Amino acid sequence: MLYPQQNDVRNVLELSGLWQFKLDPSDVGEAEAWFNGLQDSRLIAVPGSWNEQFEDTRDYLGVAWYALETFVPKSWQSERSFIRVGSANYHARVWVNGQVVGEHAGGHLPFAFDISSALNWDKPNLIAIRVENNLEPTRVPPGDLKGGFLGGFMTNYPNTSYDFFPYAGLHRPVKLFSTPKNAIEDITVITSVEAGGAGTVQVQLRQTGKVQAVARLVGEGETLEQAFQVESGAASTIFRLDKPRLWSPKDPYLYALEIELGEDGKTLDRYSLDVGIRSVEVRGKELLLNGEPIFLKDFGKHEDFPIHGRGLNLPVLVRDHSLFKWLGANSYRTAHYPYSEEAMQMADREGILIIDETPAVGIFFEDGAENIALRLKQCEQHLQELVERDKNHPSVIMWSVANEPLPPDLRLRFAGAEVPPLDPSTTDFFRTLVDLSRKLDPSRPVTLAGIHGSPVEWFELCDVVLVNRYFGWYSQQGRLDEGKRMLEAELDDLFGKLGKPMIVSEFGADTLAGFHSNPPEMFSEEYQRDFIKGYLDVADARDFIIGMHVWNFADFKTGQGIMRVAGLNHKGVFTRDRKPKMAAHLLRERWQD
Ligand code: GCB
Repeated sequence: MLYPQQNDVRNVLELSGLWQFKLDPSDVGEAEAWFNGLQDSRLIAVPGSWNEQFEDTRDYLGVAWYALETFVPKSWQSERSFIRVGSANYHARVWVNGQVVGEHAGGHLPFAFDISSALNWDKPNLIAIRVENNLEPTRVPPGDLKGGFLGGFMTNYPNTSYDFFPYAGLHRPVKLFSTPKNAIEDITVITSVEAGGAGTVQVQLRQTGKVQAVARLVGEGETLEQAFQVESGAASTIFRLDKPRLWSPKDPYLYALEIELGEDGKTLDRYSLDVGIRSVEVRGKELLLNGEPIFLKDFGKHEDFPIHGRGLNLPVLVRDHSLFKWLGANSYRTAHYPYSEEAMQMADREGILIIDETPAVGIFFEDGAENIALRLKQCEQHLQELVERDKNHPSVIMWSVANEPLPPDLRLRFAGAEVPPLDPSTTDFFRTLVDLSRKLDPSRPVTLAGIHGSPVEWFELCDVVLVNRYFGWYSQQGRLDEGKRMLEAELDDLFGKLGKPMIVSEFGADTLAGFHSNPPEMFSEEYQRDFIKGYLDVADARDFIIGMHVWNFADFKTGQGIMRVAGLNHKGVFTRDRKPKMAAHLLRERWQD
Protein backbone atom coordinates (compact mmCIF):
# COMPACT_ATOMS: atom_id res chain seq x y z
CA MET A 1 0.00 0.00 0.00
CA LEU A 2 2.74 2.45 -0.98
CA TYR A 3 1.67 6.12 -1.07
CA PRO A 4 1.37 7.18 -4.74
CA GLN A 5 4.42 9.04 -5.91
CA GLN A 6 5.29 11.27 -8.85
CA ASN A 7 8.75 10.79 -10.36
CA ASP A 8 10.27 10.03 -13.76
CA VAL A 9 8.67 6.56 -13.98
CA ARG A 10 5.55 6.87 -11.79
CA ASN A 11 2.65 9.29 -12.22
CA VAL A 12 -0.15 10.60 -10.04
CA LEU A 13 -3.40 12.28 -11.11
CA GLU A 14 -5.16 13.72 -8.09
CA LEU A 15 -8.93 13.99 -8.44
CA SER A 16 -9.70 16.28 -5.50
CA GLY A 17 -12.27 18.89 -6.45
CA LEU A 18 -15.97 19.14 -7.16
CA TRP A 19 -17.66 15.81 -7.97
CA GLN A 20 -21.24 14.98 -8.97
CA PHE A 21 -23.18 13.72 -5.96
CA LYS A 22 -26.55 12.10 -5.41
CA LEU A 23 -28.25 10.49 -2.42
CA ASP A 24 -29.77 7.05 -2.97
CA PRO A 25 -31.98 6.49 0.11
CA SER A 26 -33.91 3.63 -1.55
CA ASP A 27 -30.69 2.02 -2.78
CA VAL A 28 -31.84 1.75 -6.39
CA GLY A 29 -28.70 3.18 -7.95
CA GLU A 30 -27.05 -0.10 -8.80
CA ALA A 31 -30.19 -1.61 -10.37
CA GLU A 32 -30.71 1.61 -12.34
CA ALA A 33 -27.05 1.70 -13.45
CA TRP A 34 -26.14 5.04 -11.90
CA PHE A 35 -22.54 3.99 -12.45
CA ASN A 36 -23.11 5.03 -16.08
CA GLY A 37 -23.77 8.62 -15.00
CA LEU A 38 -25.79 10.51 -12.38
CA GLN A 39 -28.99 12.31 -13.38
CA ASP A 40 -30.13 15.36 -11.35
CA SER A 41 -26.98 15.39 -9.29
CA ARG A 42 -25.45 18.25 -7.34
CA LEU A 43 -21.82 19.21 -6.74
CA ILE A 44 -19.91 18.14 -3.65
CA ALA A 45 -16.36 18.74 -2.48
CA VAL A 46 -13.98 15.77 -2.35
CA PRO A 47 -12.35 15.20 0.07
CA GLY A 48 -14.91 16.08 2.73
CA SER A 49 -17.74 14.51 4.68
CA TRP A 50 -21.11 14.95 3.02
CA ASN A 51 -22.93 15.65 6.31
CA GLU A 52 -22.28 19.38 6.66
CA GLN A 53 -22.12 20.38 3.00
CA PHE A 54 -25.96 20.48 2.64
CA GLU A 55 -29.03 20.94 4.87
CA ASP A 56 -30.57 17.56 4.07
CA THR A 57 -27.50 15.38 4.65
CA ARG A 58 -26.45 16.08 8.23
CA ASP A 59 -27.74 12.83 9.72
CA TYR A 60 -27.93 10.90 6.45
CA LEU A 61 -25.79 7.77 6.57
CA GLY A 62 -27.30 5.64 3.81
CA VAL A 63 -26.17 5.13 0.21
CA ALA A 64 -24.83 8.03 -1.86
CA TRP A 65 -23.10 8.19 -5.23
CA TYR A 66 -20.14 10.21 -6.42
CA ALA A 67 -19.13 10.60 -10.07
CA LEU A 68 -16.40 12.37 -12.00
CA GLU A 69 -15.12 12.34 -15.56
CA THR A 70 -11.43 12.59 -16.29
CA PHE A 71 -9.01 12.02 -19.12
CA VAL A 72 -6.03 9.83 -18.36
CA PRO A 73 -2.72 10.57 -20.12
CA LYS A 74 -2.12 8.28 -23.10
CA SER A 75 1.42 7.68 -21.90
CA TRP A 76 -0.06 5.51 -19.13
CA GLN A 77 -1.22 2.99 -21.72
CA SER A 78 2.02 1.04 -21.48
CA GLU A 79 1.98 1.14 -17.67
CA ARG A 80 -0.27 -0.24 -14.93
CA SER A 81 -2.97 2.19 -13.79
CA PHE A 82 -4.72 2.21 -10.42
CA ILE A 83 -7.44 4.09 -8.66
CA ARG A 84 -6.71 4.75 -4.99
CA VAL A 85 -9.15 6.07 -2.42
CA GLY A 86 -7.53 7.43 0.76
CA SER A 87 -10.61 6.79 2.90
CA ALA A 88 -14.29 6.17 2.18
CA ASN A 89 -16.49 5.86 5.22
CA TYR A 90 -17.78 3.17 5.45
CA HIS A 91 -18.27 0.89 2.46
CA ALA A 92 -17.32 1.78 -1.09
CA ARG A 93 -17.85 0.15 -4.48
CA VAL A 94 -16.00 1.61 -7.46
CA TRP A 95 -16.82 1.61 -11.18
CA VAL A 96 -14.71 2.83 -14.08
CA ASN A 97 -16.59 3.31 -17.35
CA GLY A 98 -19.45 1.15 -16.12
CA GLN A 99 -17.20 -1.70 -15.05
CA VAL A 100 -17.00 -2.56 -11.36
CA VAL A 101 -13.32 -2.58 -10.34
CA GLY A 102 -13.52 -3.34 -6.62
CA GLU A 103 -15.01 -2.68 -3.23
CA HIS A 104 -13.78 -2.04 0.29
CA ALA A 105 -15.28 -2.06 3.77
CA GLY A 106 -14.01 0.09 6.61
CA GLY A 107 -13.28 3.80 6.81
CA HIS A 108 -9.95 5.58 7.42
CA LEU A 109 -7.72 3.22 5.42
CA PRO A 110 -6.74 3.42 1.76
CA PHE A 111 -7.56 0.94 -0.96
CA ALA A 112 -6.43 0.68 -4.58
CA PHE A 113 -7.63 -1.28 -7.61
CA ASP A 114 -5.91 -2.01 -10.91
CA ILE A 115 -8.00 -0.28 -13.58
CA SER A 116 -5.64 -0.71 -16.55
CA SER A 117 -8.10 -2.74 -18.59
CA ALA A 118 -11.10 -0.50 -17.79
CA LEU A 119 -9.64 2.80 -19.05
CA ASN A 120 -10.38 4.73 -22.25
CA TRP A 121 -7.43 6.46 -23.86
CA ASP A 122 -9.10 8.74 -26.36
CA LYS A 123 -12.10 10.00 -24.39
CA PRO A 124 -12.91 10.84 -20.77
CA ASN A 125 -13.28 8.09 -18.18
CA LEU A 126 -16.31 8.02 -15.91
CA ILE A 127 -15.47 7.15 -12.31
CA ALA A 128 -18.43 6.32 -10.05
CA ILE A 129 -18.20 5.48 -6.36
CA ARG A 130 -21.11 4.23 -4.27
CA VAL A 131 -20.49 5.01 -0.58
CA GLU A 132 -22.64 3.83 2.30
CA ASN A 133 -22.23 4.38 6.03
CA ASN A 134 -25.12 2.50 7.65
CA LEU A 135 -24.63 1.94 11.36
CA GLU A 136 -24.72 -1.77 12.13
CA PRO A 137 -23.93 -3.72 15.30
CA THR A 138 -21.75 -6.16 13.35
CA ARG A 139 -19.56 -3.46 11.83
CA VAL A 140 -16.37 -2.05 13.33
CA PRO A 141 -16.96 0.37 14.85
CA PRO A 142 -20.43 -0.88 15.76
CA GLY A 143 -23.58 1.19 15.60
CA ASP A 144 -27.35 0.90 15.94
CA LEU A 145 -27.01 -0.80 19.31
CA LYS A 146 -30.19 -1.63 21.11
CA GLY A 147 -30.37 0.34 24.35
CA GLY A 148 -27.65 2.92 23.64
CA PHE A 149 -23.93 2.63 24.14
CA LEU A 150 -21.60 2.11 27.08
CA GLY A 151 -23.85 -0.73 28.18
CA GLY A 152 -26.84 1.62 28.12
CA PHE A 153 -25.11 4.50 29.93
CA MET A 154 -25.67 6.83 27.02
CA THR A 155 -27.98 7.14 24.08
CA ASN A 156 -27.29 9.44 21.21
CA TYR A 157 -28.43 10.22 17.70
CA PRO A 158 -27.16 8.92 15.35
CA ASN A 159 -26.93 5.76 17.44
CA THR A 160 -23.21 4.96 17.56
CA SER A 161 -21.21 2.88 20.04
CA TYR A 162 -18.75 5.76 20.36
CA ASP A 163 -18.62 9.44 21.21
CA PHE A 164 -17.94 11.13 17.88
CA PHE A 165 -20.08 11.93 14.87
CA PRO A 166 -20.21 9.12 12.28
CA TYR A 167 -19.22 11.35 9.37
CA ALA A 168 -19.74 9.80 5.95
CA GLY A 169 -18.28 10.12 2.49
CA LEU A 170 -15.01 10.32 0.60
CA HIS A 171 -12.82 11.66 3.39
CA ARG A 172 -9.45 11.62 1.70
CA PRO A 173 -8.28 12.27 -1.85
CA VAL A 174 -9.10 9.96 -4.73
CA LYS A 175 -6.07 9.52 -6.97
CA LEU A 176 -5.23 7.72 -10.15
CA PHE A 177 -1.66 6.59 -10.39
CA SER A 178 0.51 4.64 -12.75
CA THR A 179 3.44 2.37 -12.07
CA PRO A 180 5.76 0.63 -14.49
CA LYS A 181 4.66 -2.92 -15.38
CA ASN A 182 7.59 -4.30 -13.42
CA ALA A 183 7.08 -2.22 -10.32
CA ILE A 184 8.17 -2.29 -6.70
CA GLU A 185 5.14 -3.67 -4.89
CA ASP A 186 6.07 -2.95 -1.32
CA ILE A 187 8.95 -1.68 0.82
CA THR A 188 9.48 -2.30 4.51
CA VAL A 189 12.12 -0.31 6.38
CA ILE A 190 13.18 -1.36 9.87
CA THR A 191 15.74 0.66 11.77
CA SER A 192 17.66 -0.19 14.91
CA VAL A 193 20.04 1.64 17.19
CA GLU A 194 22.76 -0.10 19.13
CA ALA A 195 23.97 0.81 22.62
CA GLY A 196 27.05 2.67 21.33
CA GLY A 197 24.94 4.78 18.94
CA ALA A 198 25.59 2.82 15.73
CA GLY A 199 22.47 2.10 13.68
CA THR A 200 21.08 -0.09 10.93
CA VAL A 201 18.51 0.46 8.22
CA GLN A 202 17.10 -2.74 6.87
CA VAL A 203 15.24 -2.48 3.58
CA GLN A 204 12.93 -5.28 2.46
CA LEU A 205 11.50 -5.24 -1.03
CA ARG A 206 8.59 -7.08 -2.61
CA GLN A 207 8.53 -7.39 -6.36
CA THR A 208 7.53 -10.20 -8.68
CA GLY A 209 10.33 -10.96 -11.07
CA LYS A 210 14.07 -11.17 -11.23
CA VAL A 211 15.73 -7.75 -11.39
CA GLN A 212 18.66 -5.74 -10.14
CA ALA A 213 17.94 -3.32 -7.32
CA VAL A 214 19.91 -0.42 -5.91
CA ALA A 215 19.16 1.22 -2.58
CA ARG A 216 20.61 4.66 -1.81
CA LEU A 217 20.50 6.22 1.61
CA VAL A 218 21.21 9.95 1.52
CA GLY A 219 21.79 12.05 4.61
CA GLU A 220 24.30 14.11 6.57
CA GLY A 221 26.08 14.98 3.32
CA GLU A 222 26.72 11.35 2.44
CA THR A 223 25.25 8.82 0.04
CA LEU A 224 25.45 5.15 0.88
CA GLU A 225 24.64 2.69 -1.88
CA GLN A 226 23.88 -1.03 -1.93
CA ALA A 227 23.20 -3.14 -5.00
CA PHE A 228 21.25 -6.35 -4.58
CA GLN A 229 19.35 -8.89 -6.63
CA VAL A 230 15.58 -9.42 -6.35
CA GLU A 231 14.57 -13.02 -6.91
CA SER A 232 11.40 -14.98 -6.25
CA GLY A 233 9.42 -11.95 -5.22
CA ALA A 234 11.46 -10.62 -2.33
CA ALA A 235 14.86 -9.29 -1.35
CA SER A 236 16.47 -7.25 1.36
CA THR A 237 19.57 -5.27 2.11
CA ILE A 238 20.97 -3.56 5.15
CA PHE A 239 22.86 -0.33 5.78
CA ARG A 240 25.10 -0.05 8.82
CA LEU A 241 25.94 3.44 10.03
CA ASP A 242 28.58 4.04 12.71
CA LYS A 243 27.22 7.38 13.83
CA PRO A 244 23.78 7.97 12.35
CA ARG A 245 21.90 11.16 13.08
CA LEU A 246 19.03 9.67 15.07
CA TRP A 247 15.38 10.65 14.67
CA SER A 248 13.73 12.04 17.81
CA PRO A 249 11.19 14.74 18.76
CA LYS A 250 14.10 17.11 19.45
CA ASP A 251 15.79 16.39 16.15
CA PRO A 252 13.41 14.66 13.70
CA TYR A 253 16.12 14.10 11.14
CA LEU A 254 15.06 12.18 8.04
CA TYR A 255 17.35 10.37 5.63
CA ALA A 256 16.19 9.97 2.04
CA LEU A 257 15.99 6.38 0.86
CA GLU A 258 15.68 5.71 -2.83
CA ILE A 259 15.12 2.31 -4.34
CA GLU A 260 15.75 1.81 -8.03
CA LEU A 261 15.02 -1.29 -10.06
CA GLY A 262 16.93 -1.80 -13.27
CA GLU A 263 17.56 -4.19 -16.10
CA ASP A 264 20.35 -3.93 -18.68
CA GLY A 265 21.17 -0.38 -17.56
CA LYS A 266 17.53 0.79 -17.88
CA THR A 267 15.53 2.12 -14.91
CA LEU A 268 12.43 -0.04 -14.44
CA ASP A 269 11.05 1.62 -11.31
CA ARG A 270 11.98 4.04 -8.60
CA TYR A 271 10.48 4.88 -5.20
CA SER A 272 11.65 7.24 -2.43
CA LEU A 273 10.91 7.17 1.26
CA ASP A 274 11.85 9.32 4.24
CA VAL A 275 13.63 7.26 6.86
CA GLY A 276 14.05 8.21 10.49
CA ILE A 277 16.63 6.05 12.24
CA ARG A 278 15.36 5.30 15.71
CA SER A 279 14.56 2.44 18.05
CA VAL A 280 11.57 1.94 20.33
CA GLU A 281 11.60 -0.45 23.23
CA VAL A 282 9.68 -1.12 26.41
CA ARG A 283 12.02 -2.05 29.24
CA GLY A 284 10.78 -2.52 32.79
CA LYS A 285 8.57 0.46 33.53
CA GLU A 286 10.10 2.64 30.82
CA LEU A 287 9.50 3.43 27.19
CA LEU A 288 12.85 3.95 25.48
CA LEU A 289 13.41 5.94 22.31
CA ASN A 290 16.96 5.39 21.05
CA GLY A 291 17.76 3.79 24.39
CA GLU A 292 16.65 6.85 26.40
CA PRO A 293 13.47 7.08 28.50
CA ILE A 294 10.82 9.25 26.87
CA PHE A 295 7.68 10.86 28.28
CA LEU A 296 4.69 11.35 25.97
CA LYS A 297 2.91 14.67 26.47
CA ASP A 298 0.01 15.66 24.33
CA PHE A 299 -3.54 14.64 23.49
CA GLY A 300 -6.07 12.27 22.17
CA LYS A 301 -7.28 13.97 18.99
CA HIS A 302 -9.90 13.70 16.32
CA GLU A 303 -9.96 14.47 12.62
CA ASP A 304 -12.78 16.97 12.90
CA PHE A 305 -13.54 20.47 11.70
CA PRO A 306 -16.72 22.39 10.86
CA ILE A 307 -18.08 21.72 7.35
CA HIS A 308 -15.10 19.55 6.31
CA GLY A 309 -16.25 17.03 8.93
CA ARG A 310 -13.68 14.27 8.84
CA GLY A 311 -12.40 15.26 5.39
CA LEU A 312 -8.67 15.84 4.93
CA ASN A 313 -8.04 19.45 5.88
CA LEU A 314 -4.41 20.37 5.31
CA PRO A 315 -4.51 23.90 6.80
CA VAL A 316 -5.93 22.45 10.03
CA LEU A 317 -3.28 19.74 10.03
CA VAL A 318 -0.54 22.34 9.73
CA ARG A 319 -2.15 24.56 12.35
CA ASP A 320 -2.42 21.69 14.84
CA HIS A 321 1.27 20.95 14.48
CA SER A 322 2.11 24.58 14.99
CA LEU A 323 0.00 24.49 18.17
CA PHE A 324 1.87 21.36 19.34
CA LYS A 325 5.08 23.40 19.03
CA TRP A 326 3.52 26.32 20.87
CA LEU A 327 2.56 23.94 23.69
CA GLY A 328 5.78 21.94 23.74
CA ALA A 329 3.84 18.73 23.05
CA ASN A 330 5.50 15.70 21.50
CA SER A 331 2.92 12.95 20.93
CA TYR A 332 -0.69 12.03 20.20
CA ARG A 333 -2.94 9.02 19.79
CA THR A 334 -4.97 8.71 16.60
CA ALA A 335 -8.16 8.30 18.60
CA HIS A 336 -10.23 6.39 17.45
CA TYR A 337 -9.23 5.44 13.90
CA PRO A 338 -6.22 5.80 11.59
CA TYR A 339 -5.56 9.41 10.57
CA SER A 340 -4.55 10.54 7.12
CA GLU A 341 -1.26 9.53 5.54
CA GLU A 342 -0.45 13.25 5.31
CA ALA A 343 -0.79 13.46 9.12
CA MET A 344 1.76 10.66 9.48
CA GLN A 345 4.13 12.41 7.04
CA MET A 346 3.76 15.63 9.02
CA ALA A 347 4.49 13.82 12.28
CA ASP A 348 7.66 12.31 10.77
CA ARG A 349 8.85 15.81 9.82
CA GLU A 350 7.86 17.47 13.07
CA GLY A 351 9.04 14.76 15.46
CA ILE A 352 5.66 13.78 16.89
CA LEU A 353 5.34 10.35 18.51
CA ILE A 354 2.18 8.61 17.38
CA ILE A 355 0.18 5.89 19.07
CA ASP A 356 -1.53 4.59 15.94
CA GLU A 357 -5.01 3.26 16.64
CA THR A 358 -7.26 1.01 14.55
CA PRO A 359 -10.98 1.82 14.12
CA ALA A 360 -11.88 -0.75 16.82
CA VAL A 361 -13.77 1.54 19.17
CA GLY A 362 -16.77 0.49 21.24
CA ILE A 363 -16.27 -3.27 20.72
CA PHE A 364 -18.79 -5.22 22.82
CA PHE A 365 -19.54 -8.85 23.60
CA GLU A 366 -23.24 -9.13 24.28
CA ASP A 367 -24.72 -10.32 21.00
CA GLY A 368 -23.47 -13.86 20.54
CA ALA A 369 -20.43 -15.68 19.19
CA GLU A 370 -21.33 -15.26 15.53
CA ASN A 371 -21.43 -11.46 15.66
CA ILE A 372 -18.35 -11.27 17.86
CA ALA A 373 -16.47 -13.38 15.29
CA LEU A 374 -17.62 -11.05 12.50
CA ARG A 375 -16.26 -8.05 14.37
CA LEU A 376 -12.98 -9.81 15.13
CA LYS A 377 -12.46 -10.55 11.46
CA GLN A 378 -12.89 -6.86 10.62
CA CYS A 379 -10.55 -5.81 13.45
CA GLU A 380 -7.91 -8.14 11.98
CA GLN A 381 -8.41 -6.70 8.50
CA HIS A 382 -8.14 -3.11 9.77
CA LEU A 383 -5.03 -3.87 11.80
CA GLN A 384 -3.38 -5.54 8.84
CA GLU A 385 -4.20 -2.63 6.54
CA LEU A 386 -3.01 -0.11 9.12
CA VAL A 387 0.35 -1.79 9.66
CA GLU A 388 0.85 -2.12 5.91
CA ARG A 389 0.12 1.58 5.48
CA ASP A 390 2.07 3.07 8.41
CA LYS A 391 4.92 0.64 9.13
CA ASN A 392 7.60 2.88 7.60
CA HIS A 393 6.82 6.03 9.60
CA PRO A 394 9.38 6.75 12.32
CA SER A 395 6.71 8.79 14.12
CA VAL A 396 4.60 5.68 14.70
CA ILE A 397 5.94 4.19 17.92
CA MET A 398 3.10 1.96 19.06
CA TRP A 399 -0.02 0.19 17.72
CA SER A 400 -3.28 0.48 19.63
CA VAL A 401 -5.60 -2.39 18.71
CA ALA A 402 -8.73 -0.94 20.36
CA ASN A 403 -10.21 1.92 22.33
CA GLU A 404 -12.46 1.22 25.28
CA PRO A 405 -13.77 -2.22 24.49
CA LEU A 406 -16.81 -2.71 26.70
CA PRO A 407 -16.43 -5.63 29.10
CA PRO A 408 -19.46 -7.65 30.12
CA ASP A 409 -20.86 -6.35 33.44
CA LEU A 410 -19.68 -2.83 32.66
CA ARG A 411 -22.10 -1.19 35.08
CA LEU A 412 -20.83 -3.29 38.00
CA ARG A 413 -17.25 -2.65 37.00
CA PHE A 414 -17.90 1.06 36.79
CA ALA A 415 -19.26 1.00 40.32
CA GLY A 416 -16.26 -1.01 41.54
CA ALA A 417 -18.64 -3.83 42.63
CA GLU A 418 -18.00 -7.61 42.64
CA VAL A 419 -18.17 -9.05 39.12
CA PRO A 420 -18.58 -12.63 37.91
CA PRO A 421 -15.39 -14.19 36.46
CA LEU A 422 -14.52 -12.74 33.07
CA ASP A 423 -15.49 -14.80 30.03
CA PRO A 424 -12.03 -15.87 28.76
CA SER A 425 -13.17 -15.64 25.13
CA THR A 426 -13.20 -11.83 25.50
CA THR A 427 -9.50 -11.94 26.41
CA ASP A 428 -8.89 -14.29 23.46
CA PHE A 429 -10.41 -11.63 21.18
CA PHE A 430 -7.68 -9.14 22.12
CA ARG A 431 -4.98 -11.81 22.30
CA THR A 432 -5.68 -12.54 18.64
CA LEU A 433 -5.21 -8.86 17.79
CA VAL A 434 -2.13 -8.31 19.94
CA ASP A 435 -0.51 -11.47 18.52
CA LEU A 436 -1.34 -10.38 14.99
CA SER A 437 0.18 -6.97 15.64
CA ARG A 438 3.40 -8.55 16.91
CA LYS A 439 3.50 -10.91 13.94
CA LEU A 440 2.97 -8.11 11.42
CA ASP A 441 5.44 -5.80 13.13
CA PRO A 442 7.67 -7.17 15.88
CA SER A 443 9.46 -3.81 16.09
CA ARG A 444 6.72 -1.83 17.86
CA PRO A 445 4.98 -2.23 21.22
CA VAL A 446 1.24 -2.99 21.30
CA THR A 447 -1.46 -1.59 23.50
CA LEU A 448 -5.18 -0.92 23.88
CA ALA A 449 -6.88 1.92 25.70
CA GLY A 450 -9.05 0.71 28.57
CA ILE A 451 -12.25 2.18 29.89
CA HIS A 452 -12.83 2.60 33.61
CA GLY A 453 -13.27 -0.94 35.00
CA SER A 454 -11.43 -2.68 32.12
CA PRO A 455 -10.40 -6.24 33.01
CA VAL A 456 -6.78 -6.55 34.11
CA GLU A 457 -6.63 -9.66 31.91
CA TRP A 458 -6.87 -7.44 28.81
CA PHE A 459 -4.06 -5.15 30.00
CA GLU A 460 -1.87 -8.19 30.71
CA LEU A 461 -1.69 -8.76 26.95
CA CYS A 462 -0.21 -5.31 26.31
CA ASP A 463 3.34 -3.94 26.41
CA VAL A 464 2.15 -0.58 27.72
CA VAL A 465 -1.04 0.00 29.71
CA LEU A 466 -3.32 2.82 28.49
CA VAL A 467 -6.08 3.93 30.84
CA ASN A 468 -8.78 6.50 30.06
CA ARG A 469 -9.82 8.08 33.37
CA TYR A 470 -12.40 10.69 34.38
CA PHE A 471 -12.46 10.75 38.20
CA GLY A 472 -13.68 14.25 38.99
CA TRP A 473 -15.84 14.33 35.89
CA TYR A 474 -18.05 11.29 35.26
CA SER A 475 -17.64 10.34 38.93
CA GLN A 476 -16.70 12.53 41.93
CA GLN A 477 -18.36 15.40 40.07
CA GLY A 478 -17.28 18.80 41.33
CA ARG A 479 -14.75 17.20 43.71
CA LEU A 480 -11.34 17.49 42.15
CA ASP A 481 -9.41 16.45 45.25
CA GLU A 482 -11.47 13.32 45.68
CA GLY A 483 -11.10 12.54 41.99
CA LYS A 484 -7.35 12.91 42.30
CA ARG A 485 -7.23 10.51 45.24
CA MET A 486 -9.23 7.94 43.27
CA LEU A 487 -6.82 8.29 40.38
CA GLU A 488 -3.77 7.83 42.62
CA ALA A 489 -5.23 4.75 44.25
CA GLU A 490 -6.21 3.15 40.94
CA LEU A 491 -2.93 3.83 39.16
CA ASP A 492 -0.93 2.42 42.08
CA ASP A 493 -3.19 -0.61 42.26
CA LEU A 494 -2.92 -1.32 38.53
CA PHE A 495 0.83 -0.87 38.49
CA GLY A 496 1.08 -3.20 41.48
CA LYS A 497 -0.81 -5.85 39.52
CA LEU A 498 0.75 -5.34 36.10
CA GLY A 499 4.23 -3.86 36.64
CA LYS A 500 4.12 -2.26 33.18
CA PRO A 501 4.61 1.32 32.04
CA MET A 502 1.35 3.22 31.96
CA ILE A 503 -0.10 6.16 30.08
CA VAL A 504 -3.20 8.05 31.15
CA SER A 505 -4.44 8.12 27.59
CA GLU A 506 -7.56 10.22 28.29
CA PHE A 507 -8.46 12.62 31.07
CA GLY A 508 -10.41 15.82 30.77
CA ALA A 509 -13.46 17.88 31.54
CA ASP A 510 -16.10 19.43 29.28
CA THR A 511 -15.50 23.17 29.25
CA LEU A 512 -17.47 25.99 27.71
CA ALA A 513 -14.97 28.54 26.44
CA GLY A 514 -15.61 31.85 28.15
CA PHE A 515 -17.43 30.37 31.17
CA HIS A 516 -15.52 31.21 34.35
CA SER A 517 -16.07 30.50 38.02
CA ASN A 518 -14.25 30.93 41.28
CA PRO A 519 -14.14 28.55 43.07
CA PRO A 520 -13.96 26.34 40.00
CA GLU A 521 -17.19 24.70 38.94
CA MET A 522 -17.81 22.02 36.35
CA PHE A 523 -17.83 23.31 32.74
CA SER A 524 -15.76 26.38 33.65
CA GLU A 525 -12.31 27.04 32.23
CA GLU A 526 -10.91 27.07 35.78
CA TYR A 527 -12.33 23.60 36.52
CA GLN A 528 -10.73 22.15 33.38
CA ARG A 529 -7.41 23.81 34.18
CA ASP A 530 -7.38 22.51 37.76
CA PHE A 531 -8.59 19.05 36.72
CA ILE A 532 -5.72 18.72 34.23
CA LYS A 533 -3.19 20.16 36.67
CA GLY A 534 -4.23 17.64 39.34
CA TYR A 535 -3.78 14.71 36.95
CA LEU A 536 -0.38 15.97 35.76
CA ASP A 537 0.76 16.26 39.39
CA VAL A 538 -0.32 12.67 40.07
CA ALA A 539 1.70 11.51 37.06
CA ASP A 540 4.78 13.53 38.02
CA ALA A 541 4.94 11.67 41.32
CA ARG A 542 4.97 8.23 39.64
CA ASP A 543 7.89 6.96 37.60
CA PHE A 544 5.82 4.23 35.92
CA ILE A 545 3.65 6.84 34.18
CA ILE A 546 5.33 7.37 30.83
CA GLY A 547 2.81 9.68 29.20
CA MET A 548 -0.20 11.91 29.73
CA HIS A 549 -2.62 12.46 26.85
CA VAL A 550 -5.24 15.08 27.65
CA TRP A 551 -8.71 14.43 26.24
CA ASN A 552 -9.07 16.27 23.91
CA PHE A 553 -6.95 18.56 21.79
CA ALA A 554 -10.00 20.46 20.48
CA ASP A 555 -13.77 20.40 20.90
CA PHE A 556 -15.29 17.99 18.39
CA LYS A 557 -18.64 17.00 16.95
CA THR A 558 -20.62 14.12 18.41
CA GLY A 559 -24.11 12.73 17.95
CA GLN A 560 -26.90 14.55 19.72
CA GLY A 561 -27.76 13.58 23.29
CA ILE A 562 -28.22 15.07 26.72
CA MET A 563 -24.52 14.61 27.52
CA ARG A 564 -23.33 16.68 24.58
CA VAL A 565 -24.29 20.34 24.62
CA ALA A 566 -24.80 21.67 21.07
CA GLY A 567 -23.74 18.33 19.59
CA LEU A 568 -20.14 18.79 20.70
CA ASN A 569 -17.79 17.16 23.15
CA HIS A 570 -16.34 20.22 24.88
CA LYS A 571 -13.30 18.60 26.47
CA GLY A 572 -11.02 20.38 24.02
CA VAL A 573 -8.16 22.41 25.38
CA PHE A 574 -8.77 24.42 22.22
CA THR A 575 -12.18 25.28 20.82
CA ARG A 576 -13.21 23.56 17.61
CA ASP A 577 -11.67 26.48 15.68
CA ARG A 578 -8.43 26.21 17.70
CA LYS A 579 -8.75 29.11 20.17
CA PRO A 580 -6.99 28.30 23.46
CA LYS A 581 -8.92 27.81 26.69
CA MET A 582 -7.13 28.52 30.01
CA ALA A 583 -5.95 24.90 30.18
CA ALA A 584 -3.91 25.38 27.00
CA HIS A 585 -1.82 28.03 28.75
CA LEU A 586 -1.31 25.74 31.74
CA LEU A 587 -0.11 22.94 29.46
CA ARG A 588 2.24 25.33 27.70
CA GLU A 589 3.84 26.25 31.02
CA ARG A 590 4.20 22.59 32.02
CA TRP A 591 5.33 21.23 28.69
CA GLN A 592 7.68 23.91 27.46
CA ASP A 593 10.23 22.74 30.05
C1 GCB B 1 -13.88 8.15 26.51
C2 GCB B 1 -13.83 7.81 25.06
C3 GCB B 1 -13.88 9.05 24.18
C4 GCB B 1 -14.93 10.02 24.71
C5 GCB B 1 -14.53 10.44 26.12
C6 GCB B 1 -15.54 11.40 26.76
O1 GCB B 1 -13.49 7.42 27.35
O2 GCB B 1 -12.74 7.02 24.71
O3 GCB B 1 -14.17 8.66 22.87
O4 GCB B 1 -15.08 11.13 23.89
O5 GCB B 1 -14.45 9.30 26.92
O6 GCB B 1 -15.38 12.59 26.63
O7 GCB B 1 -16.49 10.90 27.35
